Amino acid sequence: MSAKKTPQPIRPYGDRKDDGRIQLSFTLPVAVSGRAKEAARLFCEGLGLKNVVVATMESAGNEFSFFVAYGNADVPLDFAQIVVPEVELPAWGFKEINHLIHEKIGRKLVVVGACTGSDAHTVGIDAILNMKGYAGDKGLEAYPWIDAYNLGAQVDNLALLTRAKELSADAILVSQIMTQRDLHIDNSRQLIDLAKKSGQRNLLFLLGGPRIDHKLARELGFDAGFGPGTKPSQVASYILSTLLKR
Ligand code: B12
Repeated sequence: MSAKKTPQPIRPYGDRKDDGRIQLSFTLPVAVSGRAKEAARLFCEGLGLKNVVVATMESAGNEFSFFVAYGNADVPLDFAQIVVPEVELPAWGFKEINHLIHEKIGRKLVVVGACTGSDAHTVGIDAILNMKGYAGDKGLEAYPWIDAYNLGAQVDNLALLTRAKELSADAILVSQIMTQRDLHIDNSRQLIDLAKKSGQRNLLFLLGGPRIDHKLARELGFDAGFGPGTKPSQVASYILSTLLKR
């Protein structure tokens, strides 16, 4: 039986600790006016906020107004009860990773990455794969014991799986930056469905991007998810440690 956790109640911090005061911003499809401001206030009250102050109202193009408002939210949270899956990975560096692949696996690891679907934002996947890397952390192309293939932008899911098969890849790295109309969700799910059909779901599937976290990636059928600030060595550590556990 798991031990009962000591409750840790928290509330938003505005002016004073636990005052529950929050700030929010939004746009309404009406021109700036006294009525628009009142609409914004009523909207916040409708959300359950008390003591609402609409601090900013600015024109955001024809017939649109942008608002910043403050209010008190009476939503208690017990932080002790919040459980979120997080990627488990060792804090290995470049040298250690290469050494371990050499010693324990005895061949180069093969990873194939792409920015998939209609998404053309390649900077994230480049940061992980390209020689230069990210934030002073070398990219996977720089690892002598990793063969990294960067397929670039707008890669079709089927083309990615086909290339991974040709290269006998250990891991597939997918970058999804665009989230409009949940594009990233549909596209990522489709990749996993296709991988199941083509018998490739035994490969490691990693999903990354600014709106991706481990929980979402797991829900979409991936092995792990990586968000903003991810460093290439973390990705290499995850891939290697997971393969070693298998
Ligand atoms: C640069 C940029 C562009 C460039 C892209 C150039 C290129 N070659 O990549 C250009 C000008 C082409 C562009 C176009 C568009 N863009 Co743009 N773009 C951006 C911008 C300014 C920066 C993105 C970026 O490079 N971030 C830096 C990288 C390093 O960060 P990252 O991607 O988060 O990557 C890190 C992690 O997430 C993680 N990671 C990422 N991928 C992966 C994958 C794996 C496997 C792993 C492990 C980790 C990982 O590791 C990385 C390093 O830590 C953002 C706004 C912003 N400030 O974020 C908008 C933004 C992403 N773009 C946006 C939009 C709307 C568009 C366009 C639709 C605009 C238009 N109307 O044409 C088009 C769409 C083009 C398309 N088909 O995809 C929106 C997206 C909104 C949304 N909710 O989807 C943003 C957020 C701007 C905004 N606020 O509206 N864009």
